[in-house]
Formats: sequence, structure tokens, C-alpha cells
Amino acid sequence: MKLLYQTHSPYARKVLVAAHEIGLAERLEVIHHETSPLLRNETVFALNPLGKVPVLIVDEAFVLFDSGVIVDYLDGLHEGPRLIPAQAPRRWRALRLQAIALGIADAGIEVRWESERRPAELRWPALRDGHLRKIAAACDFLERAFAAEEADAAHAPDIGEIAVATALSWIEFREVYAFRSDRPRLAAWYDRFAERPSMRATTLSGATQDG
Ligand SMILES: N[C@@H](CCC(=O)N[C@@H](CS)C(=O)NCC(=O)O)C(=O)O
Repeated sequence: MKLLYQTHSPYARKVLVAAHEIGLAERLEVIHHETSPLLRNETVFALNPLGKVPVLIVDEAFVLFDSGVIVDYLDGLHEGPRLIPAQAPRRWRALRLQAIALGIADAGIEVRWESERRPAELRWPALRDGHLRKIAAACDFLERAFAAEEADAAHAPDIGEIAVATALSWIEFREVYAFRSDRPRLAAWYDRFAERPSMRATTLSGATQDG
């Protein structure tokens, strides 16, 4: 299988970390692609009309996109603990964490448009601040959630945790938001997670290319 990837994408990294965690990384040929609404990537557009990575090419006739869909597919190819647990309450905890992580990454991208990617005269600081408030509230939510769960932390990582770790790693990498401030449990949780071989094998790198 081929994974159209980007070395500085939180969504693509979520898929690759997940593949490492379930022992499928070696079955993926990882191919870096630059994407941006300002830089049309024909290869990516030919496979995903949204022009975004990650994209998984299973074979010529079967292509998947959106990180959540790809992870769901990969999760059906192994015999270990599910990344997307089947049973409540762990299923809903994982999917809700994944949704929060997606929101952090989406808002972080908006922050970057309003602070550095748009031409300076087109930036709107109030919109940037609105997205930063969402990220702050999401990180506060995670701090409270992880504090409440501390005694029950021993399970194989699920997609919610992988998504949170890869989103936090990206907002730190891009210096979008200092999530550690006043959030000791979230910071400690993230630092532990970042030591996993799956995270160490997939570090973020590279600059955004908008043209
Ligand atoms: N919801 C999608 C988001 C994917 C996404 O936004 N990917 C970015 C890379 S970080 C992209 O390719 N952006 C290009 C564009 O917006 O045109 C997912 O989870 O896969």
C-alpha cells in the first residue's frame, strides 16, 4: 500500500503513528507530497478531490482519504487491540478524543493562515484569536480529562490518544500555541507518549509551501 504523506502534517502523522502501533508500517510505502490550497498538487488531486493528504492507495481501484477513514481501514487489517475500540465506553472516549484533536489541528492551521500564511494586509487578528481560544479550551478539556483518568491509564494506545499526541506535537512544532502552560497533566501525558517508538519514528519536519 502507498501512503501519500507529508512530513509536517498532523493528520498524516496520525495515520503513520497508528500504522506503527499496529505493526503495519512496513506494509506502507510512504511518499511525501506538498499540498496547499495555493499550490495544486496534481497527483494528490487525481486521487482526492479535496487535494489533501493523507491518501492511502490500497490498489488502483481502491483509494481512501481522510486520516480517520484510513485509520479505520488499517484497523481491520491486524489482530491486536483495536485502535478504534469496539465497546463503550472506550470507543466513545477514543472517538471523542480524536474529534478534539482534529479540531485542534484544524484551528491551528487557521491560526497559521491568520498569522503568517496570508499576505500581511489580509490577516484578521480577531479571527486568529478566535481559533486560538478554541485550541486553549480544547487543551483545558484534555487537562481535565487526563487528570480524571490518571489511575486508569494502562491500555494499548487508541486512535484518540494517537490523534491528541500528533495534534499537540504539531502545534508545538509550529509554535502555534503553548499547550504546556498551566497544564501539567497534559504536558506529562504528552511527554510520555512522545517517547513511544511510533512517535520517535515519525518526527515532524519541513516548511509549509504555499507557492
Ligand atoms: N480532515 C483531513 C485533513 C487533511 C488535511 O487538511 N491535510 C493537509 C495537510 S496538513 C492538506 O493536505 N492540506 C492541503 C489543502 O488544504 O489544500 C484528514 O484528517 O485527513
